[in-house]
Amino acid sequence: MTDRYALVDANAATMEPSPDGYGLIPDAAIVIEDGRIVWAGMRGNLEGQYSGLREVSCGGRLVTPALVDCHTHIVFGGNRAREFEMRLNGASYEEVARAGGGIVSTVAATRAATEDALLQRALVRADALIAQGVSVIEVKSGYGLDRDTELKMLRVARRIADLRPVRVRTTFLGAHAVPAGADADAYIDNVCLPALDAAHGEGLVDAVDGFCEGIAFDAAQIERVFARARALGLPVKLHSDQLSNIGGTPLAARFGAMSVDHLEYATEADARAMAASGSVAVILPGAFYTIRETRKPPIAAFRAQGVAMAVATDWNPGSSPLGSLLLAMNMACTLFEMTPAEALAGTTRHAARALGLSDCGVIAPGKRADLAIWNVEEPGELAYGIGINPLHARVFGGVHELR
Ligand code: DI6
Ligand code: FE
Repeated sequence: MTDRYALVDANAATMEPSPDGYGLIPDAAIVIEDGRIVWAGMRGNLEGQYSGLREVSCGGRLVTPALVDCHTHIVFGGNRAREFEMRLNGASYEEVARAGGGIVSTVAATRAATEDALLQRALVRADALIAQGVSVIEVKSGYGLDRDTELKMLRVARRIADLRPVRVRTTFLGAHAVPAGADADAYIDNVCLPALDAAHGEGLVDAVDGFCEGIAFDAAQIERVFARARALGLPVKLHSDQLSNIGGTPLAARFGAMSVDHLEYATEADARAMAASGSVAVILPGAFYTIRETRKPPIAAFRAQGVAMAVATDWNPGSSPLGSLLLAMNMACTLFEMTPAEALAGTTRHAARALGLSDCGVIAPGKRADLAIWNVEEPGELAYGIGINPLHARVFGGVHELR
């Protein structure tokens, strides 16, 4: 049986490329059939074949594509609140690490947690994102740094989508940190690459990522991971130029990365390389804010080069304990001078592209009916509010859910 209905009494920001930045359709109708959008346009132009359809009123509200959080680490054990307090009391990074804090503490807690315990904690985080109109969450591994825990994290990520109305894209991030006491090269060859093979063998990997940074892995080490990804037929993305520039971005571009993420220390030349490879720049203001970074990503260069920009939470227990994609949009505007339209494209159309998804991120015929209905008068309000959640309802695969 086909289920067909029309959303009406809506102002739609389709997020299709357009001069207004939003692809606005006033007094829109959106026809949904079996979970897909089959028609979108001005209600007055609704084609005859759709007249007499069951109508669902949006009460004059704004409708956008549902949001996509294209960079998160929401599967992890423990928390790092005490480390936050220590830093505010003047403790150095080294003192925090010596007191058992930092990324190694999250690795220890993630290894110690059962799969079910990790899942319960991750579901709470997924629910917070869903409540803000998110329909796709990217989830990275990288707090296991051993084969079994990396696989455990990815299985938990997959299970989120079995238990909640959301799609999950998994990213293998075995090259996230060098385990305490290990040699980085030996870790890549003896742990990371075999873990990637095993995770891929179990169908747990949609993409492969790495942390190319002085405190993590250099470009030659990341290249070995990317070469294995290529051999397995998996797309790549990269944490690059967050704290320093050690050449990760040209490497990512050479491998045709779907996205390059963070990018505070990226140069004009890096932006040109990304333009040539078609890689999306994923802007992560939550990490910039948390670590009190002062160097900003080269937004103007991305704009000038036509590099698509996405915005994400980077939700993780260390550098970005940020559970709000709307707040990430606000921060991208206030901290980096992105426009509200760029911020919304960054959590819809461009975020979908950063994940290699072509079936969502805009309101257009053929796309999934994943929509957000907001209690706002105009789309610029979404990035303008701070700590406000104006979601009225979400539509996921055509199913309309009131908040
Ligand atoms: N970039 C970051 O800022 C972190 N990971 C990454 O790739 C930090 C993660 C943590 O501290 O737990
Ligand atoms: Fe990250």
